[in-house]
Amino acid sequence: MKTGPNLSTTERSDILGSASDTWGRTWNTNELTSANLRVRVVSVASSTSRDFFLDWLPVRVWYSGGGPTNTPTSTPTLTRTPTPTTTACALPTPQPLWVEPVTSPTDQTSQVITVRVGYGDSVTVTHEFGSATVTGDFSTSNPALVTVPLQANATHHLSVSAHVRSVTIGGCTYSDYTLITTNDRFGAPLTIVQTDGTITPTFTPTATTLRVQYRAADTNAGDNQIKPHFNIVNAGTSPVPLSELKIRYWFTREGTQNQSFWCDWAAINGACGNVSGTFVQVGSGADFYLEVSFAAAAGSIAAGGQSGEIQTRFAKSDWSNYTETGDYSFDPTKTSFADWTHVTLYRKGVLVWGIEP
Ligand SMILES: [Ca+2]
Ligand SMILES: [Ca+2]
Repeated sequence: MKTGPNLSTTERSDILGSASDTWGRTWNTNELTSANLRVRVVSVASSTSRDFFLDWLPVRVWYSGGGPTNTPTSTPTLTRTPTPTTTACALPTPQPLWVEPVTSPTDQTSQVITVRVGYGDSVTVTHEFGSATVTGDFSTSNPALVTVPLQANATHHLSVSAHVRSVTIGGCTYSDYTLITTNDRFGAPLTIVQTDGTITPTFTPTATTLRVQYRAADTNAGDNQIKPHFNIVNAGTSPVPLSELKIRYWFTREGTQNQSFWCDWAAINGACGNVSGTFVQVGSGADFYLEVSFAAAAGSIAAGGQSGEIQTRFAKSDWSNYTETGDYSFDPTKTSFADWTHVTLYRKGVLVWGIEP
């Protein structure tokens, strides 16, 4: 093997060997035939990113005595065939995906998520209650700003996915992959706790097939009684025992008097004899709720059926007036039964309908 002088950007010719040079070995005639004689050219450049061009490579063989009957000839190849020193594209380096830390807890109804992604063209932020997507030409210095709406009084676990667009580097194309993270760029989980009950939440029943309908039997918001009527609808495919259900009606009491509950009429087994009401004092949004529950003898709501009317009423022991305007569950526009998410329903203690204040 011989190593020629270093190549440069100038075209030139080099001669390796000579008439007296045996290349360090002893030859026999069989090795000098057209079929067997081979020349190998190898790039030993220290750079793997350069191309070198070999125009032609004639081989001259000097010999003496009774050589082979065929005469080795040199056949120069005059096509410019580049000898690439690099033939395969390197593995792509994954682009960075950095999400700035989120604010939590927050009382905001939405939050802007700042996402930095190399060569990004689409960023989506998903949480339990929905998702938001932005498209554009994003980089680590030009972040995607994704505004995600937040659910009231809920914990949101964010997942951020970013799509990397087609990129050509050094003649190689890298493209079309998606990066996903659930952590910010410091490794903390992307979790937002929304803690403000004063915003108007939206309610999407998901796992429940039960719902409560409400009617304001008394629309006088300033008198001494509150008269909510209820109807529980079972849209499911199996009966639901009434004893597993509790209804909460949320209000403020005005004053400190004890309160009394009456059931005036109920369409269930045993009628009002199987209906109870208790008052529970609470902290925020409303300072009380009336909880309506049912005895085991009340039976079940059939699949696809409803409880029928449950007419309730309550008052303070001194018969002083309430102020119902602003009470969370009070809606004087509902004088006929209608679904009402401000009255909540629980099955075995688990909220299955409505939104607590
Ligand atoms: Ca009233
Ligand atoms: Ca009130």
